[in-house]
Amino acid sequence: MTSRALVEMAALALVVFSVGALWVRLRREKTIESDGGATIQESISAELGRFQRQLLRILTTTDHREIGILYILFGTLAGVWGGIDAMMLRTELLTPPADIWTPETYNALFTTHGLTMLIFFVLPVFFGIANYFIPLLIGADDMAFPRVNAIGFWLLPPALLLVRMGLFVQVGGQFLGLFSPEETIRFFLSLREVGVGWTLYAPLSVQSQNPQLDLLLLGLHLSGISTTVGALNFIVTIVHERGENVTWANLDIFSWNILVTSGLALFAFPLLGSALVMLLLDRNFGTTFFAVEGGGAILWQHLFWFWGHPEVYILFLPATGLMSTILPKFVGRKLFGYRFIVYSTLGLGVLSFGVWAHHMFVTGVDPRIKASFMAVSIAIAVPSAIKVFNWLATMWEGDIRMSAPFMLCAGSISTFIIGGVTGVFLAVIPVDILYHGTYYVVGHFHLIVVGIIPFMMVAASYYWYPLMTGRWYDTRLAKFQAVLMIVGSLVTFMTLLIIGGVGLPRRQAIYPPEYQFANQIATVGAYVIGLSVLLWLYNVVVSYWRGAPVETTDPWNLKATRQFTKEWQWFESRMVAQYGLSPATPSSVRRSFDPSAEPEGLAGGVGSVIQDVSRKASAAAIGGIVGTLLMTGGLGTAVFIDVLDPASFGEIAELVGLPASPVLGSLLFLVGGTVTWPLLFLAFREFLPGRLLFERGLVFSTLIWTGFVVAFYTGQQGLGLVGYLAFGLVAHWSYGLGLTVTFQYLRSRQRAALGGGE
Ligand code: HEM
Ligand SMILES: [Cu+2]
Repeated sequence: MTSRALVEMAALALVVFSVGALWVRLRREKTIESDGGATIQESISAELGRFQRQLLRILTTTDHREIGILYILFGTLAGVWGGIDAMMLRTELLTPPADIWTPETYNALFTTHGLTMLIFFVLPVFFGIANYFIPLLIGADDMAFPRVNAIGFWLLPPALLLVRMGLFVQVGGQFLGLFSPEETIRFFLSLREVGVGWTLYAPLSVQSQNPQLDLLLLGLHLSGISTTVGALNFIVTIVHERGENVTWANLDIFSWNILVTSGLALFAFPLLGSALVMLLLDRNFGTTFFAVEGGGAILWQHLFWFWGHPEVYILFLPATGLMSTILPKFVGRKLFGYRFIVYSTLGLGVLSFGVWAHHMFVTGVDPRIKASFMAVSIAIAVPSAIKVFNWLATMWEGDIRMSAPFMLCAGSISTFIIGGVTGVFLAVIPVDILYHGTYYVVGHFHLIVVGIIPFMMVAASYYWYPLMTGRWYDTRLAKFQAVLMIVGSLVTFMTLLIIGGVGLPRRQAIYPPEYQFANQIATVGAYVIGLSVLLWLYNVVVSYWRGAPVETTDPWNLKATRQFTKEWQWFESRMVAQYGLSPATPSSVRRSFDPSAEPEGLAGGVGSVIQDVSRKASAAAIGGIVGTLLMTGGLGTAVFIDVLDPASFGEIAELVGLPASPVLGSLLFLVGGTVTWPLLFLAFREFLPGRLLFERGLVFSTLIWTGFVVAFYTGQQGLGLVGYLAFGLVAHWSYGLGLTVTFQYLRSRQRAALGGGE
């Protein structure tokens, strides 16, 4: 059996060392050669002196941007560490038996993976981004309490060290074991990483003999203090340090999200702290908070999840804030329904405290209480859905710029939809009872925690890279990286959804052999994610030294769509002052994307979409009728010559819950043909291949045809099958042509009415 501690230390050291070595090499290349006037000794001591000054500066800085960067570096390191855990977990699952690590090691791995990711990766990175940008976004000089800010950060490294000390001690022990007899180094052999699960459920966590668990509790407590302090600082900063013209009504959406997140943290983390202290007391001083005769194991679960569920939203809200900030910049449109995004954020904040017991559906809680928790848990889907619809509406008819940040935004929205919908099912008690112990849950929450949190972090790193470094990252590598990350996540976690759906239990190193193939797919997907993370690291490190310098004050051409937000204005003034650049002037301001030209408020926003939809719908209806008439001819012939079974139309009716009558089915089919498909065509025509409208019509109808032949196939063979395929295709092609000819005609008439020019 391989030593897990050694492997993990080596992997972590390798990543850290490679990044460090790359950094030093690139820096060396950049520094100017000495003119030979100084001796080697002098230059070494000058170098050392510089290093000391820099170190002192890093250790004592209270500048919000520098602290922000420290947070981001720390969080990234923790993320890599937790990611190595994840890779090791997935590696074990390549084969059914526990032949790479022992089951005990596997338990330790998923415990430390969960804790490191949730506590030391996500919030530190978001707090870092917020530290850097919130003062810029709200026009403040710095955070409200700069020194508290520094303290908040510096509590984190010791906290992480305490939580994961077992690894170092174990490796140290193995090393010392080479020289010393076992009795003298007992301490080093007694600590090992904790394996009771990241939820630290009592009674296991009370009874576990591993002294590392006590250090872990202390470390978590420390990190909780750090979070609380940081949250307070954000709240005071956003409430009191806003610039004169920043009101609640025009506060940017990222600051809103950090404000709500901080509010949640302020309520949740002190509670976690108390629960941790109770657990420590139970373990070491014989109190009975969680003993059977005391509060019992269920008390721990209540306390834990009353922190734990809001924590999920604490992790996820900043990511949605980044989405609402970044997405509009790459589709050239104002964020749709700003006000409702704010309300939904506040709503999620409040509701997230009211659903903790859905994590406890399988315990003996009173069924009536469970039912109310189920209701609230389903209701929480509403504010989340509002966000998704607002993002989609923002993209609607946008001028999409296919850059890496946009690709990550689009990828996030899709993983979020899948993750969110599978979560709604879990909120239903009977489903949860079936699935909560399976990989279905793992798939569900990873689609969210991976699909939106790191995606948006990476998107933000690209979006603000020019602002933070004055250089461009490698955009081609970034696009490649984004694709890898999205595809890897979908492959991995959709596979987990499926193998969970067919019943594979989670948290087990050993599994039945029939799941091997699916598990291997998931593992390969995970390696792809890992690779994409390494590529991202490489890109941001190398571009810092080698990237093309930014030569304009508006690198994303945001002025053209009037989205030159406050942080970029700050950047512009700095570039002008430091490098003598002149402020960028947009080549043209697009009327159609001018936010001030859009009607005010949500009603206005909905109004413009409704107008657009109704304009399209009337065109679609006419096109749809023409196309459907043509198609009916083709399909009618197919029925007549007996290659298409009309009974199969009954299945459509059944699908939507009507009796299986072919007549009803055909009616539905016609409604689809006249309404839904033409609208779909109009919505997606930009993305369909082909230049002319006709060609797109053919592509589109061929796509529908493939769906059709699959749906209506009733076992025809030989010539019947050929006829079925051919007539289906001809019918759909005539549909597509009818549709597009009508559109073409309506468009030319419209153009004539407007007097030329679209
Ligand atoms: C490369 C991406 C990732 C992969 C491949 C991955 C993989 C895994 C695996 C295999 C498990 C164990 C499942 C089980 O046996 O029940 C797991 C558990 C978990 N992961 Fe991840 N993970 C990734 C990223 C993340 C991130 C970013 C977070 C949080 C922000 C996260 C949070 C968790 C949590 C909370 C658990 C549950 C631990 C437990 O069951 O006690 N993971 N992950
Ligand atoms: Cu929950």
